Amino acid sequence: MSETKPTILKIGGSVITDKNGELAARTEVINRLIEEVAKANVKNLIIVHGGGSFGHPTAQKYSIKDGLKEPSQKAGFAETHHVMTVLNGLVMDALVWHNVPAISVTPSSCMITENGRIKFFEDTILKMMLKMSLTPVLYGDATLDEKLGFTILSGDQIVSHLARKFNACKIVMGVDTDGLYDADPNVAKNAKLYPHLTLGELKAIQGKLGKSTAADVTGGMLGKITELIPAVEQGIPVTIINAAKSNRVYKALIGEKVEGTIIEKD
Ligand code: IP8
Repeated sequence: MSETKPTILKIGGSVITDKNGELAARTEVINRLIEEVAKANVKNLIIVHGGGSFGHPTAQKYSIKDGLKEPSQKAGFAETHHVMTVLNGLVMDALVWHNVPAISVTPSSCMITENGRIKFFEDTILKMMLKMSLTPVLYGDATLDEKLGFTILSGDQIVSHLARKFNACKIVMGVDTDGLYDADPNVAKNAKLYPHLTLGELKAIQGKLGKSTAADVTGGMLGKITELIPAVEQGIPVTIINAAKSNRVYKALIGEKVEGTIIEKD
């Protein structure tokens, strides 16, 4: 692998799609974000994006996460994977037209889970891409599962797995809030943003995050944090920023000071 440790950027599905719609892509946001990625020109970058209103409603409709229970779900599994490739195509379009050497890597073709956790990952091709300073682009996907038949593999789990496997220098999580708060900012007017948290501090507020954030955001944020903790434990810093706001992804990628929450081991 090239000596430069990779940077991993997660682009949240709630940023690039309208989660209240179905198959509702925010193409202008995708373009603006990819412009920022292109401008930052990070040497070894891996991008992972979420499912938003593409993957989630379809996965829910056919109960894909719980696994294969009846044959009629197979078409739903195929459809869930397919709509993710459609969203991925939009992200890829923007990347390629902005001259980013980005290559789509389909998680369901190189990863198998066991009870929802990544068990097998054929990484030969991804390693070679990194060696050549190409930018692999992955996404949350409907994947085969050794115990369940199939399931949903979140982009967050992929981020954490890749970060640990390739010893990333940092993870940038682009979400639709400004970072982690001590209370739900949609409810508590004086909610305070944590600019910096150590792993110990994060673990101490973990329960609080779940209780106090809005239902929608909560699951997402709590799930994210739970996935990311093993990467932070390995010494990989995580920056959570609002990707819906201009220039935050750019600043986080180039290491400039930016509003958000930085989580570090100590
Ligand atoms: O949005 C889930 O990925 P996430 C992808 O990163 C699907 O949790 C297919 C629902």
